[in-house]
Amino acid sequence: MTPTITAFASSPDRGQGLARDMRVRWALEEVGQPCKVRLLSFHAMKQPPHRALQPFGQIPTYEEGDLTLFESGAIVLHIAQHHAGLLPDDDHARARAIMWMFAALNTVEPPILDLQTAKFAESDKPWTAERLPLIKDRIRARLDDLALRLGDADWLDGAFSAGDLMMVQTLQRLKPSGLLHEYPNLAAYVARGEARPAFKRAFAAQLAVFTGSLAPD
Ligand code: GTB
Repeated sequence: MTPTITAFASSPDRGQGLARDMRVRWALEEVGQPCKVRLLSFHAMKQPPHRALQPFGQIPTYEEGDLTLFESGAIVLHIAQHHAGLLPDDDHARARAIMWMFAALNTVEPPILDLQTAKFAESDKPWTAERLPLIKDRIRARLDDLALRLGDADWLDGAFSAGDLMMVQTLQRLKPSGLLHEYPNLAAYVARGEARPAFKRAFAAQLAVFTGSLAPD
């Protein structure tokens, strides 16, 4: 059954792949699963029909038969568990790949989101100028450790996995800040992710929403 995902009809990043439907699209491309995409305006995202699928009025969602999921991490995990290609067969390696997904979402992403909130939602607040260096240092503390662990390996734990997909997507959000490029091995890691054919197809599909003529629901 072809799943349906939701995405912004008009993404604030103008198709730069920063919205969270991108990680779901990428996971689906990695496993060779086509999907339908329902585009939503900001207004539609906050209305009861969408909130019945996503209680917080956000994208992405994932519908497949009578299963509805929200939370991009849960969606990518579901895809990875039901198709070959994103999780290793070995039980322990599989658990570690899932661990890296959680590390991306729970340990690395929070200070990166703080930076985005400070820059875009709180830039007019008097405390922001003082707060920004503190947030950047918290991000650097995570990147120091991640860079050390990755070393000169291609991926975090053997072959590319859903853990790498989630970590690459998380680190991509740092690009505009310049912080990623303080860590050449992490910048190269992100570039390796972006060079994957599945990533390129997913990126092109979400960019087409911005440049194309698809209408919102
Ligand atoms: N934890 C949830 C998940 O992982 O699925 C978070 C979902 C989420 O934050 N969705 C955002 C959303 O719907 C879109 S991706 N926001 C609308 C709202 O909350 O009202 C976050 C995002 C949005 C825009 C950019 N951008 O333009 O650069 C980047 C990331």
